[in-house]
Amino acid sequence: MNQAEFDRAISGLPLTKAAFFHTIGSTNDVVAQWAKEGVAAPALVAADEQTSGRGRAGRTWFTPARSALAFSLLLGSDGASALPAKTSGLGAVAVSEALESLGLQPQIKWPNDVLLERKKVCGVLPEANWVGDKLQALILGIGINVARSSIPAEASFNFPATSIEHELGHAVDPAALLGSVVESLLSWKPRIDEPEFLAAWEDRLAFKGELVRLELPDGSAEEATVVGLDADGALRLRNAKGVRSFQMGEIQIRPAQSN
Ligand code: BT5
Repeated sequence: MNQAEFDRAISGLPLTKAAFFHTIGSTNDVVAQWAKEGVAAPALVAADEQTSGRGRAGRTWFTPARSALAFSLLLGSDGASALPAKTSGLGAVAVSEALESLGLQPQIKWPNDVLLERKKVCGVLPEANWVGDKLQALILGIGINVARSSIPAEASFNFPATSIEHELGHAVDPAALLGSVVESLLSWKPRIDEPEFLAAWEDRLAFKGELVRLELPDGSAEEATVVGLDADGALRLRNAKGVRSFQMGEIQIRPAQSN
């Protein structure tokens, strides 16, 4: 994507501020800086290439030039939408809707991945800036693999990866996709605490009714069946002991058959 394509993609969107970079460390950092400077939400930063793109827990997100979409939104920090799992869900639902409009059938791997054919095509990174006990800003970073060249070398991903163009078999316009994701995201944002948002998220939940392997932070793992979502975006799983809910950050899930 270039500046002119970016300008075209966002024209008409109700953004307070928007910027495009050919190369940047991380789009989330630019938005965090804007939040400190008092920029009002919603604001958008996109980049063609990230040199220090990040995932959760210090992991790296690969964004090579001319092949991927990397962008971050500054969102209002009101209400339950401030919960990180729900913010992740917001990004994942918006990306899913945009992919569906291309004729694809995405699924959301809780909490923050969008899958095509059970491979990761998009990762979502919610970050919050706190000043004392006051939530100052909510930052939602989204990385989408558009061209095949956006897929990292196999050794550097922890879950099978794919790209939109690989799955579709033809080229797509990344700027149009960006516009479509941001439009969907801004339209869901005011409804994030309504049952219809939870339904939109749950309908697309990957591995629903299937046995998955839970990986816990202490390194242990167990198997359970995915049941659905709680109103706060926690994932409900059932094992022999009953149904239990997990918050974002507590577990990672994998299909059980990949053991
Ligand atoms: C994520 O983290 O999936 C969140 C990724 C968020 C990226 C966006 S891009 C715009 C904004 N600016 C940033 O700096 N970040 C956000 P996590 O679930 O922790 O997954 C990270 C893991 O995914 C890595 O450890 C790799 O194994 C794998 N990975 C890295 N790049 C990938 C890619 N392009 N496609 C698929 N998997 C990838």
